[in-house]
Amino acid sequence: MRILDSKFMRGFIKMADDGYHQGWHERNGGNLSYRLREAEVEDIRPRLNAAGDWMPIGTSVPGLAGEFFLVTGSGKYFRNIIVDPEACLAIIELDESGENYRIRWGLVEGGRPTSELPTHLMNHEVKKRVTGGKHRVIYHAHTTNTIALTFVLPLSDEVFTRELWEMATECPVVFPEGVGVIGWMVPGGRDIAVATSRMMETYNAAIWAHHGMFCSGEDFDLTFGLMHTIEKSAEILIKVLSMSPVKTQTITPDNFRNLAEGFHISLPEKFLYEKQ
Ligand code: 2HA
Ligand code: ZN
Repeated sequence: MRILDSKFMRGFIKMADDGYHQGWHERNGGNLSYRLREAEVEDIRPRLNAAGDWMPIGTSVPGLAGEFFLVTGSGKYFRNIIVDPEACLAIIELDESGENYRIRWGLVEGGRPTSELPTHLMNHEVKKRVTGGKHRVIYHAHTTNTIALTFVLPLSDEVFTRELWEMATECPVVFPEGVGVIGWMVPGGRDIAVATSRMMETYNAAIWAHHGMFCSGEDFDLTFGLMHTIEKSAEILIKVLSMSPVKTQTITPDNFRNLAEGFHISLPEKFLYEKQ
């Protein structure tokens, strides 16, 4: 099977382009990764490049030993992915220790996998474990409205989750587990990867203050849809706060409890606090 024709590749490229058109990927901002199924690896194996040198990941992900990932390239622009995926993307293989990777396809003009590879892979490792292998997509975007809120709201999981839930009835249905928030950190390294992957133990979305958001999901639609839903909710909140610092009415904690019952979801009580 031609690698560029495979379904996972087409889904990946469409998602990246959708994100660009949302305005979430200025310059080389953002990154995306997908953990291939074994059958997908077998389908493309004859067309992979000869194995090159092993390179250090910068962290250790033994839970992902031997797995293959499709990832965006460091410094590559999302707006170019659709026109030249072989220059912008890479398929990488991890070694048996989960400490090194090698490039097996793509980056034909040179380059390295995304600078956020440690966070992507540590998130994948956690999600593979806690979802029994279901989650395969990790997405990082520079979501304008969510970033803006990190200058105004307290950086707490409880406050962000509650305020985002209140902005659209669908929100607690789409992310009933809530969202995590991480104070400003240096991007691109192991420390932020450890902090983010800790959030991924419970949440499917982690907000990086003054930077952007990471989302995890089973497939491209669900992962993009989660990012899109949270970012739209943040946009509504900004419109509300721009009109008035106080809400005249809103969705109340008891409304949320009724919603949880009606939709058969569980909404943690820590998000349903009484406001002063
Ligand atoms: O430039 O978004 O976080 C890629 C990034 C780094
Ligand atoms: Zn970023």
